[in-house]
Amino acid sequence: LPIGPSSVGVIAVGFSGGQGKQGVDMGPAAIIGCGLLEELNYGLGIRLHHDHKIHTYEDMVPEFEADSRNMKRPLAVSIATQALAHQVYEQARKNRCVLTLGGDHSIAIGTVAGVARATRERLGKDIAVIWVDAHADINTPETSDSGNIHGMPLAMLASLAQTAPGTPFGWLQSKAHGGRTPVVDLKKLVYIGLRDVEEAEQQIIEQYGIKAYTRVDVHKLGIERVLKDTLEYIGRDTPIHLSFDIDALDPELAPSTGTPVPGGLTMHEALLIAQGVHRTRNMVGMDLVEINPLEEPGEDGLGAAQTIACGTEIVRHAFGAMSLREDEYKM
Ligand code: B3U
Ligand code: MN
Ligand code: MN
Repeated sequence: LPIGPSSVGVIAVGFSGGQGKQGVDMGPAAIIGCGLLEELNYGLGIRLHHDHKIHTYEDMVPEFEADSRNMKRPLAVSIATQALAHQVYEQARKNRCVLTLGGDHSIAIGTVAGVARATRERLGKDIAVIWVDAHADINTPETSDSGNIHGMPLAMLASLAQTAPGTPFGWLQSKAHGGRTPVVDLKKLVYIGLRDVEEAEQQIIEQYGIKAYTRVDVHKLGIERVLKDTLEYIGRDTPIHLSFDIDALDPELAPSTGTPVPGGLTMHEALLIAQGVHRTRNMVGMDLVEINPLEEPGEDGLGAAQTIACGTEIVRHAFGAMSLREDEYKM
């Protein structure tokens, strides 16, 4: 029986305001509809705390909003992520690992902020973040070409972007949210799977010496080595937040996502990452984001079904499922 977190908070976030495509807000309903929570509950024996809602924050955010400071919908994303940070914090402070199902990756501004605050209060420790993604998501509003905030969450969390009180994302610094900035220490961030990084993002990665394993690094070093080095770099007894963007996977496996990039991770690699993080017993939070059931290359539903199946397997393994034998897992 897996020992892992026996008590897990689940938050379903149907939010798509961090990017322009419809459908990513349908991700959580799709993956829950396909039985993810039953897999965790009945399959793995995990006690789930769940309000059975899909949170859209529709009643809180403006329906229309002009671009501002080169960001699209900054108020909507700021309001939604602030509310989400509070929900995540309320779960995490009760000693639960918090699983958030997105939604686009901008929601990580809320999940990471909530988990980081609760973990600091509860254990007196800063979290490490493992960001599994084809993209670096560390554009500042100034460096972003698209203005989409799902390409900026790490810049917000690491205070690379200006987030003055009273402006969007100013809440990240407010006393009510623990008031410790930056929320994420870039020395405690590790990327795995990068393959579509903008020049300005690459400069940030180099300037701050961020640990980054690209798709090519995974190919050259092997996933076991990448994982071992990642966990060693993070250090023992360090609480870990795993933020998993489904577009880290190869689009042949997981085509239903807004910005697929060829040459992604295999399922074996993704499951080893998930299982490896689980085995640390230090996972305090996990996001699964960017599943968009409407992005269907075949238009027959098969691509979406396959993408959801991949996402489900990754979450199962992060919460203790072990499809890999001990001897297949040489660490
Ligand atoms: N780096 C680009 C593209 C992108 C980031 N995240 C996703 N796509 N999913 C940007 O818009 O910042
Ligand atoms: Mn992402
Ligand atoms: Mn991505």
